[in-house]
Amino acid sequence: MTIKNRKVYGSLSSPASLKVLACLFEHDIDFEFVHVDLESGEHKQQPFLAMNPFGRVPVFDDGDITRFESRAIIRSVAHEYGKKGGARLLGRQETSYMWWLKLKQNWEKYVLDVYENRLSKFKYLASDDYTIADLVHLPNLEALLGNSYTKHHLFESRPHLSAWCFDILARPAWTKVLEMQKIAQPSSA
Ligand SMILES: N[C@@H](CCC(=O)N[C@@H](CS)C(=O)NCC(=O)O)C(=O)O
Repeated sequence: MTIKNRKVYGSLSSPASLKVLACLFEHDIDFEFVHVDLESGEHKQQPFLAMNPFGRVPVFDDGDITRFESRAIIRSVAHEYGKKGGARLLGRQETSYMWWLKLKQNWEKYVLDVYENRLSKFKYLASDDYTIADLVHLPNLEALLGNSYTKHHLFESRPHLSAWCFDILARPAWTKVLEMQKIAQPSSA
């Protein structure tokens, strides 16, 4: 049996990197995290540019193939590893979750009302199962709920949205990501 040497090249301050880490933890995939120093511009130099010519984190080296773009990584991991008995984070409603993946980039109030309405009918965004459509929201939600103004004004008046946030932010995979951040920056914990 070949043991793959998987690596995530990223930064623990990068939301895109955090999503990929959450996805790997959801699928119980072993990997090594390689910190890329964005402040010094490590991502704009070789050898990083050989992995992602656009000079952005994260990059996922799956042992035999290197991928960049967090959503592409997350989809491919869910496709490949979800079938092997791990978490099935793709769900069956692929067209639906793609839409939610796009929408999550816009947090205007009317969008939150769309979420509230959706989550009053389904437990999660794409269906009644947790999928990558939910997972990609984690870093943004963590930041928004860490801010008392947005927490109060955007979330508390929307009970289904709040319950969904509480649920997905409590997932063990996300807790592992937050633990990685705490270990890297113990003073901010
Ligand atoms: N669409 C890309 C965005 C990646 C991205 O913007 N990464 C940021 C960190 S979250 C980055 O590398 N910023 C450094 C830069 O652009 O110089 C993805 O989702 O992977």
